[in-house]
Parts: sequence; C-alpha cells; structure tokens
Amino acid sequence: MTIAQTISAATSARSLRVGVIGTGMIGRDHTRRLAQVLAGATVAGLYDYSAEAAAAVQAELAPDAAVFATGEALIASPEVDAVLVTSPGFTHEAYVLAAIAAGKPCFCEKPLATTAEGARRIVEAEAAHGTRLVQVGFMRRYDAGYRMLKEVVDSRIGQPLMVHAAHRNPSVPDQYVTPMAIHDTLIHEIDVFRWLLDDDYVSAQVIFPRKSSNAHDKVADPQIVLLETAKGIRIDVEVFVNCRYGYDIQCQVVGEDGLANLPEPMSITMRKDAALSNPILTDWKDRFVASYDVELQDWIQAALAGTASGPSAWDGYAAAITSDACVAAQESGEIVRIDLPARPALYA
Ligand code: NAD
Ligand code: ISE
Repeated sequence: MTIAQTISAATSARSLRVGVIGTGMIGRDHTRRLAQVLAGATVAGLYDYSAEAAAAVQAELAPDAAVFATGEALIASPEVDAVLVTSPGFTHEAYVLAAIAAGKPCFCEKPLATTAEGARRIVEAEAAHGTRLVQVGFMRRYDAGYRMLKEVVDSRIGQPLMVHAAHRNPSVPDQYVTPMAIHDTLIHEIDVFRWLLDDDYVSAQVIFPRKSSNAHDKVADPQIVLLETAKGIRIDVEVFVNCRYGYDIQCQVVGEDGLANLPEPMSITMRKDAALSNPILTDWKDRFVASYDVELQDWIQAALAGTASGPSAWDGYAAAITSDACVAAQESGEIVRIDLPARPALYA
C-alpha cells in the first residue's frame, strides 16, 4: 500500500472532485499530485486559456477529467466540488471571487491577487460568505525546514531581533521585470516571515546594489529589501534572480540568546578529486517538492471536512499590501510605511 492509499483508507472514502484552472508549469505539477500522489481527490475538470495545454495535461495525467470552455464554466459545474487556481497572477482575483460566489473551496496559487485592492475584494467576499473557502499557495509554511526553524524561534533563541535572508534563482525569463522581484519572488518571504515571527510589517525600503551583468535590461538585479515589523524586528532579504549557481533559499534568525538557520535541503556530501562537495538544487519544483504535497493534502482534507486551513485570504491580502509597499519603495527609493486595516473576525 502506498502512503496515499493508507491515508485514503484511514480518512475518507469520499473524493474531492477538483477542477484545475491553468495547466502550465505549476498547474501541471499540482494536477500530477492530485492524480498520482495525494489521497482524497480526483481531477474532475481542467481549463486553460490554451486548449492545447489543457488537452495535453488531460491526456498525460487526467484522462477522465472534462475539459471546460471557460474557467467560469468549470467553477459553476456540478461535477466540480473545489477549484485549484494555477493560472497567471493577474487572473486569480476573478476566478477566486467566482469560486466564493459558488460557495466552493478554492486553492489559489500565489499571489492571491496582483494588487492589494484585488485581494481586499476577495477578503470582503469571503467575510460576507461567513466561512473560510480560500487557501493561498504559500507552501513554505508547510516546509519541514521552516517548521523546525519556527519551533526553535518560538522557544529557544529568545526574542527575535533580526532576520538575514536570501532568495536566489539561477535565472529568469525575458518577461521577468523589476517589480516581479517583489510580487513574484519576495512574496514568499513576505508571507513566511509574518508566520515565522508572528508579526506584521510597518515599513519597507529597497536598495539596489551594483547590477549583475547576467541580468537582462528590464530587471534590476540583485535587490536588497529591508522590512521592519511592528515588534521592531529588522529583516534584510537579498533577492538575486540571476545568481547562476543554483536555486538557493537562505534564512537566519538572530535572537537575544542565540541564532537559528533554515536547514539546507538534504543532500549527499561527496569527497572526490581532492574536494568536499554538496550539490545545490536548481529548481523551485525540487526545493519545495514535499511542501507542495503537504499543503495540497491539507487543502483536500480541510475541503472534505467543509472548511479551509493554511494561509488564508487575509494572509494573501497582508502579503499584497506589503508587496505594493515594496514596489512603491523600489520606485521612490524611500522608506514606505505599511498599514494593515483591522482584521475581520473570520481571520482572528
Ligand atoms: P505558466 O505560465 O507556466 O502557466 C500558466 C498557465 O495559465 C498557462 O498554461 C496559460 O496558458 C494559462 N492561462 C493564461 N491565462 C489564463 C486564463 N485567463 N485562464 C486560465 N488559464 C490561463 O505559469 P506558472 O509558472 O505555472 O505560474 C502559475 C501561477 O503559479 C502564478 O501565479 C505563479 O506565481 C504561481 N507559482 C507559484 C509557485 C510557488 O512556488 N508556489 C511556483 C511557480 C509559480
Ligand atoms: C516563482 O513563481 C516561484 O514562486 C518561485 O518559488 C520563486 O523562487 C520564483 O522567483 C518565482 O518566479
């Protein structure tokens, strides 16, 4: 029996019929998880703006899924219990709002919306609905390394004072432009540090070191983002998306009584040719492979139980407000204040 079969037998005979909107890189990967790795779900529907992309994923991974003509038709279908949104960020708001209007659980990849205004509309719609339906794809909260780090930060190193972090990608495509360093890349740190430190941000500043000659014209790279929290913790994050050498996520929390580092992913240490070495991963899909499995399994279990867990629409909104402030800081060079409105009772 596989792990998925064991969990399936132990939990529920019911299967959540999921409709996937957007079958590109991560949509295909999440469809594979639903179809082959996780328990309690079946892929019932697929939609992609490119009919070819949807058909390819149907043929490869979900031959029994219906391919819909629009995302709205997929959401409205009585054959679809829950919606997984993995289309580009600018399309998320409309699909998530439609899922809430239909009263269906919705997992939305990051970002929840590309503007704070859009995310606020989602929070308002969900609050009016009265129960949580939305989980945002901030998978780092499910990463075993970050979870170990949180345990230590909560109990072993005294009050956190500073965080030093780095988010490095080997390279980015031509369409990746300067603000994407914030709303596409840094947004993971924005969310995971709110969770890790149990705190909210009050200001942001962005500094541009000398530009890497590996970066194309439309992206300023690297960047250093400085965040300040309500408790006075100072965070510096290097975002370097043309670092070439690998996909590398670093995080060190300095507390009053000690410091704690995010563990490196497990790898083989090799002694060969008079050198001691460890391989470094090159792709986010591999770095967080287990976290994606755990976050989606959590979503399935919660949806089957008629609820939602994990990062909420409120977390998506807080990240969007912070992200907008960081983009404003990129543009102005100034320190930009961050103000979160009062949190609705639904997200207490
Ligand atoms: P992608 O470009 O590979 O795939 C997007 C797919 O959506 C494409 O197949 C495209 O045809 C389709 N699409 C475009 N417009 C659409 C529309 N209006 N309705 C439905 N489908 C549409 O992109 P990707 O890398 O898979 O990213 C998708 C989302 O996932 C983004 O929001 C991205 O930020 C997020 N993402 C998250 C992580 C993570 O680590 N959590 C990693 C990568 C991507
Ligand atoms: C991508 O969309 C992700 O979410 C990755 O985790 C991140 O490292 C990368 O910069 C983004 O483009």
